[in-house]
Amino acid sequence: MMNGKKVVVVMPAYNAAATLERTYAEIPMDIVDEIILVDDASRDNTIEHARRLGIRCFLHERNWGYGRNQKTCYSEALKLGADVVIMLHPDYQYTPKIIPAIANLATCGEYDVIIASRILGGKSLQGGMPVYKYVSNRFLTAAQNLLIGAKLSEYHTGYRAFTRAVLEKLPLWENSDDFVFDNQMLAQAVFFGFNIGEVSCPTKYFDEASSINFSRSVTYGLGVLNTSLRFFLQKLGWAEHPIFNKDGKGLKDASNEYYSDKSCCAGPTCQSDPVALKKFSG
Ligand SMILES: Nc1nc2c(ncn2[C@@H]2O[C@H](COP(=O)(O)OP(=O)(O)O)[C@@H](O)[C@H]2O)c(=O)[nH]1
Ligand SMILES: [Mg+2]
Repeated sequence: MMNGKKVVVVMPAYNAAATLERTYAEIPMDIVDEIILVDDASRDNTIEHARRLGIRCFLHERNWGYGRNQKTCYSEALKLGADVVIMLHPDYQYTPKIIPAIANLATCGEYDVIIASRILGGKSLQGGMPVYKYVSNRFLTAAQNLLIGAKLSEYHTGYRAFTRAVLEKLPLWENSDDFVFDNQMLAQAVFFGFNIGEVSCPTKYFDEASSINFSRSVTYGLGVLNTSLRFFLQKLGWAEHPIFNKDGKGLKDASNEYYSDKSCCAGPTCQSDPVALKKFSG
């Protein structure tokens, strides 16, 4: 709890067996009320590690992608009664040590969305961010700030927090199941008038922390430009896109047929609630 609010950490996982325990061990449990891990059909034994650690977890029936993974994470966090949800990658790329700062901003009532920025502080290259990623980050951020009229230091960090109101209001089910989900979500937050705050966050790049190669980065970059352009056109009233439609599909309208906690449930909270176990339906 922080400021009387329930804080839930969600971890969208894919092949995170080597780094999960290290990440988990640094989560400040005096602040964080619940942790959820969603395994996107990893090829390693991420799920066994999560079970061993007693983390409440859910398993996708197949590899749906990073965006779909977050849809599952946020739906389950809302079901647990989260007031604030912090997304933490289980690849140990973003330090859990700054969760108190993020949680404080997210629960103080002034902000709806918090991003942990690797650009603030100016040490991302020293932290090992590849030069092409740094240059694209700066270019895409400048273009996006211009097109959507916000002033953020970056849109590409995977470390964010959202209040319950944001997760209930945004039409997140309209978003991509792939990496551009992150960018669409921030653009939606700006579009629907939510306040975004930033904290600085150290940059860490090492083998297990990054699997996105050059070609996937290009796809992502084009997706970012497309999102920003659609935002711009929609504000002018020249186009309509479902991700910016206030009546678009949100998390509460989402299906949960594609995942299960059948083989995952562990830890004190799950054990006290065995009827909550779902089965794969298909
Ligand atoms: N759900 C899902 N997550 C993925 C997939 N590929 C990567 N990820 C996760 O997406 C996040 C970002 O990917 P990563 O390779 O670390 O990218 P980078 O750190 O931005 O270079 C990490 O938490 C990965 O575990 C995938 O196919 N499905
Ligand atoms: Mg990473």
